[in-house]
Amino acid sequence: MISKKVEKALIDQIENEEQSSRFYMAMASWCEVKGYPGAAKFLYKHSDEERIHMTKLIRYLNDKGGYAVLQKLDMPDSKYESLLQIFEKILHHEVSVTQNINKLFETAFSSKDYTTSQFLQWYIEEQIEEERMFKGILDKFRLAGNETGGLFMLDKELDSMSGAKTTDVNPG
Ligand code: OFO
Repeated sequence: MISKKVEKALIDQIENEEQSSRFYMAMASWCEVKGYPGAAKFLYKHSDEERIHMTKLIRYLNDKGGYAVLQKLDMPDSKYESLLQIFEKILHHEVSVTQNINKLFETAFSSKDYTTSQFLQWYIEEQIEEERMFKGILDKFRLAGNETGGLFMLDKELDSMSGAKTTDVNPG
């Protein structure tokens, strides 16, 4: 049976993942209306992935005898200066999610909940991968500069990256 402390920490992370999904959905919508179809497709897909991260946590917690109760969400931004600003915000966001995951791991481990600690390894690796991917995209932005041709190529590349990754929903 999962402790109340670990249950609460998992519920907080479920909220973070759901919030992330909404954050990417809002950005995808902006990209779609601003003429960046590749970035929109990439961000819609990423929003779906965050939802999968959330569902995986919900199913794990319920499977271990807890109860995953959903929380109220914040309203995401609807105005962005540029595509570059969006990806800067994303990297910043993912760095803070990594900190949340590390704190969650620390809570589980210090509570001697080794099963949850083991389950969270997947999230730790996922965050390493996400930070690496978004850093790589930002490097490409720097190379592309602010020229229309560079942004067009980058948008096309984001389109081709949209099919690159899938994750499953199994609780662990
Ligand atoms: Fe859930 O990985 Fe990004 O936030």
